[in-house]
Amino acid sequence: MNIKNIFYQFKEGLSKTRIELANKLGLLFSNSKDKSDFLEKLEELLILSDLGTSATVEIINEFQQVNFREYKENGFSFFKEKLKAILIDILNSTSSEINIDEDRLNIIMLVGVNGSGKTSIAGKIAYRLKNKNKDIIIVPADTFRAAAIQQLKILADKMGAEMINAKEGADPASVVYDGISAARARGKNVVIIDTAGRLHTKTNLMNELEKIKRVIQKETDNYSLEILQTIDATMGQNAIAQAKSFNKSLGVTGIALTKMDGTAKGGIVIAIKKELGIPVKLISCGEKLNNLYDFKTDEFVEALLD
Ligand SMILES: Nc1nc2c(ncn2[C@@H]2O[C@H](COP(=O)(O)OP(=O)(O)O)[C@@H](O)[C@H]2O)c(=O)[nH]1
Ligand SMILES: [Mg+2]
Repeated sequence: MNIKNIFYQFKEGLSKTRIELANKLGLLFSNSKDKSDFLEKLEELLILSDLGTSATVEIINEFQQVNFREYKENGFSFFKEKLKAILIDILNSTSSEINIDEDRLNIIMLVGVNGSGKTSIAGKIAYRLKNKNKDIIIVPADTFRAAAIQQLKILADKMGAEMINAKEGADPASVVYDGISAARARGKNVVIIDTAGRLHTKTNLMNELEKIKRVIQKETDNYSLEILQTIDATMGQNAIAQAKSFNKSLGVTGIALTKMDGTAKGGIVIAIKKELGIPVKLISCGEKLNNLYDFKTDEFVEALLD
C-alpha cells in the first residue's frame, strides 16, 4: 500500500472528528458578528473539542492579534490555514516514531486503564512488526483474567506470532521474566508486553507495573524499553488525569491514542501535548489489525481540518 492510501485510510478513520469540527468551525466563522463574538464562540468550541485550557488560551491569544475584517474578507479557508499553523506549532515536537533497533532487545510495554485499548494495540503493533519481518514474542502479563490471555492468544494465532504461555493469576512480573528469557534464548529482538489495567487509583496496579519495570531493568542488558500508554480518545479530559498517574509511577515514553474513529473531539491530542509533554506516537482508528498509524503532526492536522 502506498503512502497516499494510508493517509486516505487515516482520514477516513478520523472522519467523525473532522466533519464535526469543520462544520462547527465553518458555522462559527460565518455567524460571528464581530471579533469578540468570534473569539468567545471559538473558545467555547475549542474547550468542547477537548483541547484543554492551556492550548485554548494559546490559540485565542493568537487570534486576538488578527485583523478580523481581513479574515472575513478572505473567507473560511484563510481562517482554517491560520488555525492549522497554530496547531502545528503547538504539536511541533510531538512526532516521534517507535524505532526497532536490530542490535538489541526492543521491549514495548503497553500500560493504561481497562478498556483503553492495550491488548488491541499490542496486537496491532505485533501485526505491523511481523509484516516487517521482525522476530517478535508476545507476553500476556495481564494475568488478572483468563479472558485477557485468551484475547491476546487469538490475535497472536491470527498472525502466526509466538506468545508466552501464562496462567490466570500468575505473577505478571515472572511472566515478563519468562518472556525476556525466551526472547534471548530464541534470538527474538522484539518483546511486546500486554498488562492489566484495573483502576489506576488502586495502588496495587501501579506496584505491579513498577515491579515489571524493575524485572526488565534488572534482568536485561542491551535493551530499549518503550512504555506506551494507551489513551481512549473518547474519554476526553479524564484521560489526562489518568495519564499523569501512569507517568508518575512508570515514566511513560509515548502515548498510543486509541478509538480516534469513535470520537467527535480530536482535540485531546493537543491537550496531551500541552499538558503532559509526552509525545503521541501512535494512533489507532478502527478495530482491524492494520488500523494503526504513526502520529505525524502535519498529517494529523490536515486530516482533522480538511
Ligand atoms: N472503534 C475502535 N475500537 C477499539 C479501538 N481500539 C480498541 N477498541 C475496542 O475497545 C475495546 C477494549 O479494547 P482492549 O484492547 O481490550 O482494551 P484493554 O482493556 O486496554 O486491553 C475492545 O472492544 C476493542 O475492540 C479503536 O481504535 N477503535
Ligand atoms: Mg487487555
